[in-house]
Amino acid sequence: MEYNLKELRKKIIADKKDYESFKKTYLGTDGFVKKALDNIKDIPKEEKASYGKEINDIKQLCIDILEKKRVGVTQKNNEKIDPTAPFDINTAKDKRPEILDLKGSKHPIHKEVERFIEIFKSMGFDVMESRQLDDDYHMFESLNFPKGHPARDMYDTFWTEDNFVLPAHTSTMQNRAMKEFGPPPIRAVLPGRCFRNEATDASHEHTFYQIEGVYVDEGISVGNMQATIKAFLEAYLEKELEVRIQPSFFPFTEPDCEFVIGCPFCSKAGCSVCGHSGWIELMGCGMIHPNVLSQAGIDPEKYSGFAWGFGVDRLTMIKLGIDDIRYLRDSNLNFLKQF
Ligand code: FA5
Repeated sequence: MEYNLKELRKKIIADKKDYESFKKTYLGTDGFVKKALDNIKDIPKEEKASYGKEINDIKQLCIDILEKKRVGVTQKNNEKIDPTAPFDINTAKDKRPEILDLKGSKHPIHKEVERFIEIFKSMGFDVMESRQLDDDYHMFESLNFPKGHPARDMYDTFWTEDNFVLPAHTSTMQNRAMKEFGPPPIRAVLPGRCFRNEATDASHEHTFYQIEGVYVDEGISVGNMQATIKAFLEAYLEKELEVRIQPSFFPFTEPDCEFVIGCPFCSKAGCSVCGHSGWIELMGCGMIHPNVLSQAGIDPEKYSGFAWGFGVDRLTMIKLGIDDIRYLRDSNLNFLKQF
């Protein structure tokens, strides 16, 4: 059988068959390319080489066209193509995956941060967002962790090669807030993202949010701190709380405390959220250490104040009844759509 390869090439280029029948027609075991190759035995010796090369080129042309057919590049011009989509976006409307018709919405964490800020603003607080990359001074020195202090290890996270650190807490903003909103009276909340070098479980994430609070004025006491934090928590959770205050340790406060509430998931019987203790630790707090006030240019002889840092994710879990903190980070639409 004689083959006119020029004609074959034209035929291939003009062919509008779909992927499967195109493949069968030209590259199948009985296809044109195979037959043209079989025909090589009848080609005069001096033409064999150029004939063979032309067939190889034609075979490659078929492979290229097939690849385009596969990713839909040869589809009609008015059809939209998204090669990254795990489905055909031209699917009929009633058969489209639901994801295509979802509109974007705020993440539950974002919504709750807005609610926290609204409450604090109504209580007279200023707001300043924290940084996601900070320096040694704000992470440690300004917070009374001198070089070599063993408590630095508790907040040691991830360092960049040029000596910046991913903040482990929003306390890194205390010094800036006191300088920004001082001289006293100072009332500020400092929301931000935090990073910890630790294993995750139902109530611990490596990346989470905190809101720091800083309150400085003349004659401020632990009583003011307790009342302010409790007032905020009850405004947010809209119920009276069973609260426990227990001692803790932070180099930047004196005395140092933790605000803990009875676990609403198990009514204090013990579950995975509260680590089977019946209680959930919501925040660290305490009276701002005199050295921290001095670092911000505030006279500790004249002024005193308190600070706290609470976990936004933990409080959000309690408010929305989420029993595993990791849902808040894994972008599962079935979860997010509920809020
Ligand atoms: C601090 O981060 C201190 N900076 C808080 C503070 C501020 C104390 C001002 C005194 C004055 P702590 O490591 O305990 O403390 O974290 C505070 C809160 O952040 C915790 O109570 C918890 O609600 C939240 N938190 C801490 N680690 C995690 C984590 N891995 N995942 C989710 N939330 C966390």
